Amino acid sequence: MGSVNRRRFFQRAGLAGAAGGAALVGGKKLVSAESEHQRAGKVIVAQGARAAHGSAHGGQGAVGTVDHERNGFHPLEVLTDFDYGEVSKDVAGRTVRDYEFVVANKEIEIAPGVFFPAWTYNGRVPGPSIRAIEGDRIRVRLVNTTEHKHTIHFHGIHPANMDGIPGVGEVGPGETFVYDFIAEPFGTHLYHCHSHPLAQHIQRGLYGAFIIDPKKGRPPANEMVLVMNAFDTNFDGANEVYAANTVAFAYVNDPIPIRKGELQRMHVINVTEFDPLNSIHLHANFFNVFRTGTSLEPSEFTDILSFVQAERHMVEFTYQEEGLFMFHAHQTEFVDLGWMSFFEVS
Ligand SMILES: [Cu+2]
Repeated sequence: MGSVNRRRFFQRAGLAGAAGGAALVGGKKLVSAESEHQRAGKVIVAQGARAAHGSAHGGQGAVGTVDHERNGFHPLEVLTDFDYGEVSKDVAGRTVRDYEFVVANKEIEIAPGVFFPAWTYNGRVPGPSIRAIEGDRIRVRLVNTTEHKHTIHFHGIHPANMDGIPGVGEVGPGETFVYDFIAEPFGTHLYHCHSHPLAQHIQRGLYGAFIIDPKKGRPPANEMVLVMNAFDTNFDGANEVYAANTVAFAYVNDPIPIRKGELQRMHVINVTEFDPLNSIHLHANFFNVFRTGTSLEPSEFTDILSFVQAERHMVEFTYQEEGLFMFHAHQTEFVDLGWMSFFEVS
């Protein structure tokens, strides 16, 4: 699907400033955002009706709002809700973190009126942000409630039998498996399903952050997880919707609140299928880059960073002025199709 067709899709779907219309998602015809909201008896927030908002953000974003409650997760919460697991000690005195990940099919709203038949870990996209300290023992019990085989493949160092690939820790419908390994090395990592066909299992939503902190810690900061993802809503092998943490333009409607002068630490992870590159660019600021989060000292000071699929980096920055500051992919098409965000510094 070329960019022209993607534009048409978005016009039909009521995004990018166009009026609501019908969209084909997952092979079924969906009603427009407008009629959906009318049916639900809700007030339609049209572009013109939120003129102040629109002008503040240069008119970027989508017409209408996403029902985050229905999705069961909010992008603002996804940013900061690290999951430390159920913590105990094993006989050797090592910290053990137990998790249960249930794979379930779930329709999620990825842009106003645009629904996507996602495959989820614990009902959210991205899945829970696992967080541990290097040397901790991680035990993740995978429960598969779907009709397809799935795995969890962790990026990190672990034995072959814990790799989560077809034939090794892959679970069929109704089955379970426990991944059990030591968290190493410290850094910004990810996990994702590794069943075949791989692109399908990833782009459906089976991925998440896996953050391992260094034993000696890092300076205090406001920490956030930002998963750059995209959705092929008509299953033609190209993306129609782009986002940071799943919902297109989520942080345009709800800018990320941060404090002036406070160190911000963002774990940025690219899981975008079908496009070879994604990127992040901060406005009116520069950031320190800790590649893959595996060092304590930054290696670069820049305002743009590119990522191939599964590439992830930790970035640190501080805003010294109050106001709204844009950040987004620097692929213009991705911006127009949802990967646009704001910080609100106060
Ligand atoms: Cu899968």
